[in-house]
Amino acid sequence: MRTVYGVSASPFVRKVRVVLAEKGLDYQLEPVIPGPQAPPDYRKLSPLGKVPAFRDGDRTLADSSVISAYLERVAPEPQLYPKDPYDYARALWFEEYGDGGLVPVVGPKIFFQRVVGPKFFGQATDEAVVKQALENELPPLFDYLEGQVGGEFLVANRLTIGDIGVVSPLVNLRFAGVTVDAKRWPKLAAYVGRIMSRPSFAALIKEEAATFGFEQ
Ligand SMILES: N[C@@H](CCC(=O)N[C@@H](CS)C(=O)NCC(=O)O)C(=O)O
Repeated sequence: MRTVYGVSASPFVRKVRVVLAEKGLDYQLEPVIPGPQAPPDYRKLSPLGKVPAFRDGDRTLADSSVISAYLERVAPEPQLYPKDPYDYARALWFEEYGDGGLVPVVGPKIFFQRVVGPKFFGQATDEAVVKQALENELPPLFDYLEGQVGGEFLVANRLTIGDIGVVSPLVNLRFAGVTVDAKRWPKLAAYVGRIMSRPSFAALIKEEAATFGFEQ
């Protein structure tokens, strides 16, 4: 049995779970909160101590990008990494745009501030941090994506790891009560709505909202 280790509200854990769902692969989720609450031997699975980690029989892996690339080789259909070299690189670029561009703003500055801190750690929201992120940091990230959305998907007219990487952190944004403003970013808003409506994303959004009591 395959196992994903991590908290389901993590955009990186969600990325791997969407890949597994799109490929129709069975797995179990083993809840692990990174940091001091992780099991003592967790670094054997994830040497940097982060989630997700992954087990496939006696093989273990860490890092959502590594795990997703592994799953593509294990189950090549449906193909989430284009064969064409440039499309392949563009899909990886959008995955990185989500991981390295959207997550650092959406995760700690909006989702943590508005949801995780108050709900799980009794910490008040720092409204100045949220305001700065919403007004100054997120808009240029969305401006770029608005210019990149052409059709149904970002690359190669099919779902790729790029779409999954970009939309996963936007689920955290949605749980924080923020959606893409369709007046300002019409193409991006429609695109995000389409991707989140896919059964793979929709099932996780429903499950996570029920598990953690998040507003959908
Ligand atoms: N590059 C990693 C990033 C994973 C990551 O940063 N996960 C966060 C949770 S969303 C984490 O484990 N943070 C705890 C820590 O950095 O110690 C991946 O793609 O899996």
